[in-house]
Amino acid sequence: MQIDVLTIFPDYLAPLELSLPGRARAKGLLELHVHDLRQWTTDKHHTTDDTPYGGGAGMVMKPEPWGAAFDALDIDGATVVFTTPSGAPFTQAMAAELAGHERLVFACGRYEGIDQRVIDHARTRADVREISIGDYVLNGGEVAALAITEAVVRLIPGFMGNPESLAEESHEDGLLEYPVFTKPASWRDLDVPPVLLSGDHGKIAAWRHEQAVRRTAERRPDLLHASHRIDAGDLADLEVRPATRADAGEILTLQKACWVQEAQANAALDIPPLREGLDDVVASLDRWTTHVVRAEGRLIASGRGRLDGSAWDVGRLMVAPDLQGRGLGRWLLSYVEGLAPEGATSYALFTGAGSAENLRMYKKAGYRLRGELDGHPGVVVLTKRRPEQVRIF
Ligand code: 6GU
Repeated sequence: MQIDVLTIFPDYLAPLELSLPGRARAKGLLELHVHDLRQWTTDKHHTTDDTPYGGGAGMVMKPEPWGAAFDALDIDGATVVFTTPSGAPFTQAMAAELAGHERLVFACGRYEGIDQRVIDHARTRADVREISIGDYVLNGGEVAALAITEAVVRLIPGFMGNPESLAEESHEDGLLEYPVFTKPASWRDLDVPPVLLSGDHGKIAAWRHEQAVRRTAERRPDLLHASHRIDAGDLADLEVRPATRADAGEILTLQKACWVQEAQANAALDIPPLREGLDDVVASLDRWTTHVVRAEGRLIASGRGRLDGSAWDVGRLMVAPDLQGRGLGRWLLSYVEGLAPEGATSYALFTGAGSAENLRMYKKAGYRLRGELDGHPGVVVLTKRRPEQVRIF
């Protein structure tokens, strides 16, 4: 990659000679030149700015030096990046895209901006980007050119020693980075979370993902789908309503996702919720009272009930795997219990004998284990008496 930087403060870009770009240059992956825009002025004061047409405060960068610089640098076919607070916000995705370009030319604006014709002219010769590095104002685009260069150069293929660390880090997967620790395991009475010392890579990955989601929800909720921001504490934002055939596809998807966990917990893959297809889900809607829960449009949970004698059978309680552990399942259970008609005197449900999480939650909700479901080894039934209806009138 070749990078040229055009600026009236070339000394500002000295750090580019160091650090990452310095390493990339040493490896021969990057050729970098910083140019003083003033060398393309023609007056003895090397003037690069003038007062704005139409009046107003501040100065505007004159077009002529820019035009002469573009000619001298032969920008035709290059990607020209104008750094400006009114540009599009710079992102990691943009950095990755720019890393694939052969030639970048940074045009660092100062003062109140550059005469618009400079940008319009550049567009006739090059691929032009106007980029900002955030919602604040700097005196000029030099720091932005530095930041963008550093973010781009480290993504040039062959630059990083360990491409895996690129993929794992902050923003590449849309989440902030999880907290990291190194030796010693205990420092000033602060211990490294034990899971990281466990050697259980599955558990470690799950813990890190959960931490990343939690951090992102706290600090950058805008990066998450709105459904990640909910928990049982703010159920008011949830839309709960009877399921229709239009929901069947999403119910099926959620069901498959949820019962893979069950299959693993019970070492049994041949279970109905995994075997069923769309037709089965559609048909079930006529036989069960099924409700779905949506957060910001996304179907995140579902459950159903039906009367069997005097027992209200509760079934297919499911919460999207990425939203479990927030009390939604517990809340959903009491919601489905609440759908029971007057004649119901008890609740009944079943689950896999190995589904420890489910069993814990059901027991906490007042269910008692009644033994195996007839003809279904490994499946256990739980029941609970329906509390006396409190009549107010
Ligand atoms: Cl690219 N330039 C200036 N002057 N200020 C900024 C910026 C750029 N990005 C954020 N603030």
